[in-house]
Amino acid sequence: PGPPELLQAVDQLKAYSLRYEVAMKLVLDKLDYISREYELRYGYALIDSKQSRIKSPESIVGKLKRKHLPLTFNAVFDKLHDIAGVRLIVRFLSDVKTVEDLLATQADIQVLRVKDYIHHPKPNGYQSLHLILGVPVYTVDGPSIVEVELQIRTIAMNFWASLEHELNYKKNVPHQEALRESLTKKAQLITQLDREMDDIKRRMYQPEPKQL
Ligand code: 0O2
Repeated sequence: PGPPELLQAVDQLKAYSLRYEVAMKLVLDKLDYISREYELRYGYALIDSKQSRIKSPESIVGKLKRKHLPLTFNAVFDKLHDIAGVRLIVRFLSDVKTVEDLLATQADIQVLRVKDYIHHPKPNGYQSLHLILGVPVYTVDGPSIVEVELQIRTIAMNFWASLEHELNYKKNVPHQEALRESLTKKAQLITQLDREMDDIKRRMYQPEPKQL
């Protein structure tokens, strides 16, 4: 046992983690349903893979410091929107919009914020669609809206982003700055590839759902 304020803070942290976990599961379940129903109706795999995580305490502290925010609970819950994060990988560019539209029809989930780094890539070339979702969690005190960040991107965008992430975190990489510049240039190839693959997809699949 420690000082009462510390114990209260630990309990508060556990309660909040639980809410994020439940909200993230709800989003994952919805995506699973969307993916399976889509495949049944269209004979087409909309989702290639998904990953999810609750941000680690180290990563939360790192982000607060990076953003020059105070190391307080309020800063975490009010200013960080990706404590619970889901990353959804699709095969084709147009599938990103399809998932976004299907999610928008889910009455119990709100799209609180959209950051479209596909139509507006970051200067380093990063592309992805980020949605901050508001998910209802029914706590003992009543309903609470919990934020979950959903990143939707193609396999090609994910390939680029994972390498760029590794490059930034890896220490002692020779010519790191030159490699960064080279990756920024390669982002244009990703855009080109995604467009051309989408064109092939359009010719291969007729978007007529099966009547069930
Ligand atoms: P990690 O380790 O992936 O968790 P804001 O909400 O606008 O105040 P935030 O949350 O920084 O600020 O917004 P943004 O731009 O939506 O970024 C959130 C996450 O997107 C990042 O989380 C990364 O996962 C991913 N991301 C954003 N920009 C890049 C980029 O340039 N390259 C790569 N590879 N990923 C990026 P974290 O917490 O930074 O990191």
